[in-house]
Amino acid sequence: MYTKPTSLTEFILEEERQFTDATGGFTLLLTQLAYATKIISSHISKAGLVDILGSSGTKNVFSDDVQKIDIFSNSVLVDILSATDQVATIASEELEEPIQVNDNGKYIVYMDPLDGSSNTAVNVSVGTIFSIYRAEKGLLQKGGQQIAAGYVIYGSSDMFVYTCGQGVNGFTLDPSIGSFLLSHPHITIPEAGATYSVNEAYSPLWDVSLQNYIASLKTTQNALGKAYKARYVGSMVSDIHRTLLTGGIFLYPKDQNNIDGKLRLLYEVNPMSFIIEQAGGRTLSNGKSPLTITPSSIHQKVPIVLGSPACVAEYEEKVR
Ligand code: P6P
Repeated sequence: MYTKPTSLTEFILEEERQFTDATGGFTLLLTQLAYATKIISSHISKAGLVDILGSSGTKNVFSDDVQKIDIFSNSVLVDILSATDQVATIASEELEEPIQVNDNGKYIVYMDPLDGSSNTAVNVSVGTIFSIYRAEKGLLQKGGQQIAAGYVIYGSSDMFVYTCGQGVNGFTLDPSIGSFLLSHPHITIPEAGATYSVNEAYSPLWDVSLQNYIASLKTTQNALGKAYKARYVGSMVSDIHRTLLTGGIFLYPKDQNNIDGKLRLLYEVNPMSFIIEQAGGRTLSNGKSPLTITPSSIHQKVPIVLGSPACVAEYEEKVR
């Protein structure tokens, strides 16, 4: 007996029906965003064969070397999202200033078009991150004001994972029909996990209490009596997707040279934190949820710790 899978579009339509004032515009926005990520996916999957690898020869606002695939991904998303007529403003890691798209647009979209893009050249999974706000409240809203957030991970399979504040659901791309199909309904992060994820190369620059906390994970067991393992892909979407599904803790902390850390509040930390908190996990940035921070600028950086409740609680006890 064939059981018809639920497509992302069907799922979004069903969610939107719960909002009496819904006009279908939000469904159009999300489904077109998913369409843009399919185009990005199709190019990543043959990156070695098309001219989208390597440096573009330009630098972004952080003086990071911009990859050709960053520019491609940003352009695809800007073009397709603009054409929906639903978006007032687009702010992107790849754009120094936000783009004013449509004066009548209802939504603001923050995005990291291809987070971890340099990993594409060595076949390591990367991702697109998005965060959506209502336009009438302006650009610098707290993360708690997000109406939706999510990511697409381009990995061994491509998955679209998102929340509208009613839990987290995951959809796997079926390349044979070109649709994202519901594969991970009601994702809930494990209460405890046995994986810690941080770039330990920077440990000499950390506060001593953080050094001692990470060192302790190598000699103690987690709340379930399991020894910890270290996993660090160096691609935020990959490291957080693994943490979401299997539990554990992810950290990009501040250090002596980067007192705000590296990850950007509005298009990396807030959307991923919304996902983690909606899945029952915890998030901390300087001792509180990043979703409570009033942003000061669109490219603002913040330190972040997130993951399973038991793991984040242990971090809170040991790191001051
Ligand atoms: P580091 C990728 O460049 C990125 O923005 C995130 O995806 C990732 O978590 C982080 O930077 C890795 O940074 O300093 O560990 O190489």
